[in-house]
Amino acid sequence: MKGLRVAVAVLAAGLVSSAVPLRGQAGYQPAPENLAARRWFQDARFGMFVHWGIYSVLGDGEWVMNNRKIRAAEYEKLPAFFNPVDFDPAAWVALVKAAGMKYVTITSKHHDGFAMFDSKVSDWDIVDRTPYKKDVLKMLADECHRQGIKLFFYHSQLDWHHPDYYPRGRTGHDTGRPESGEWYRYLDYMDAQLEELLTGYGEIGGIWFDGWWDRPEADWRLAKTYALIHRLQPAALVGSNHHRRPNPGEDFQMFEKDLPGRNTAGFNDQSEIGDLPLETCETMNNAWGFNITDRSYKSTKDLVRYLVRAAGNDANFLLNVGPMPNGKIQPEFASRLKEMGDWLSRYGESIYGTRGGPVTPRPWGVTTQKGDTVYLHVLDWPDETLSLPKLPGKVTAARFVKDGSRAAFVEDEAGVRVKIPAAMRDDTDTVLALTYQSS
Ligand code: H79
Repeated sequence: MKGLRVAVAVLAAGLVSSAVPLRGQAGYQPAPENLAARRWFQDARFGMFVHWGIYSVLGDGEWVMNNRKIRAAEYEKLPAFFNPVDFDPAAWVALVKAAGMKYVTITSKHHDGFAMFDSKVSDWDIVDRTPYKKDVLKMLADECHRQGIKLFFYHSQLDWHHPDYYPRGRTGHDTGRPESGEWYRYLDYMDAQLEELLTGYGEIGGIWFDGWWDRPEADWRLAKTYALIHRLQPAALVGSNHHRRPNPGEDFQMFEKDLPGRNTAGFNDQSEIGDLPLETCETMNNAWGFNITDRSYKSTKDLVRYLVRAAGNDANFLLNVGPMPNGKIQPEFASRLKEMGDWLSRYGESIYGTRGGPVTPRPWGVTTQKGDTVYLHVLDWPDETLSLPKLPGKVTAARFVKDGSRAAFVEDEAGVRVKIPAAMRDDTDTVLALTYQSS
């Protein structure tokens, strides 16, 4: 009896929601078009992350409301200053293409709760509150569809503005909201906005959730939300940045600021690699949303190498830009993106359409694979001769992707040794293509 009461108390405390089967859409079977979309996603390998919101006006990142303890009533002054008259969706998508990216994931709503689209279930949105009055997501969606780029929406489950986001979690305590609210009414609101996004913007690549971690103990009703998305657009991929093994109903798994399985940034201590398509996201400096003083830009070389390491770990790379409040993407980002595109125009065959290669990531670099070609990405120098374990078949040819010239190799029972003359070494990435004959 006592045991039963304890069990009931545990249930009431909501602890049971951490049991995996109750999280997510139990029994989910992805539709055939969803499985095809997953393959498309893996083939794409490189996308643009866009953090854009009214916070860009303050030039201090997307967490400014929480970090500076801005109350909701004060934050409500911001939309009046957000007037991105220089926003040119055709220029954005042209930059995406010049960078060699295949998709865009943009914030439909970040933690500040502000909808960057024309929501009918709230007036806390760009059309109702800003002098710009236009639905930038619709403008971008139309342009993406015109230019053959897939569009995903980042949607924050955490909300620092909505009064029904209550009980509150780990963040958003200094907003001056009343200490009351109806949690399930908030979830209804979130579902209603998701329905708007999945019905009013054409074909959507997927929904990239974030903020679950603010209330890990809460009933997020994920089964209902995920089923809604899969019903409205069966090909749309659902992913959530919850830093855990994927839940049923999710279609891809993301890693924040780390390669799959790593935890250098501290967000992924509970991330376990599942068996879904993988994606890793990273910033160009240290900020997601526009930060006017953040000068810590990564070099193009480092960004290319991150893309390569992601591909070698069988993951996509979602590289972020935080556009400015005038609607432009700052030149420091644009120039790096174009240089990455230049690199990809030569080496794209070793990235697009590949999967993580047969040789797991090594101190010297990574491998990718497409059909019976294995690409060696030599990032850090071992020696003049690179030794590999045996590949899945007998190697018939080896060439340097840079100029197509032949590379000398020997193969025996121990594996393959490839000779890489100093003159062929590339500081960024020395790429070799090895073709084998399947046995
Ligand atoms: O959208 C970008 C960021 O705004 C968002 N995710 C990327 C893609 C992000 N939110 N939070 N973080 C990144 C850092 C998270 C910090 C956390 Fe914590 C550590 C969340 C939980 C533990 C600090 C302590 C914040 C809440 C509690």
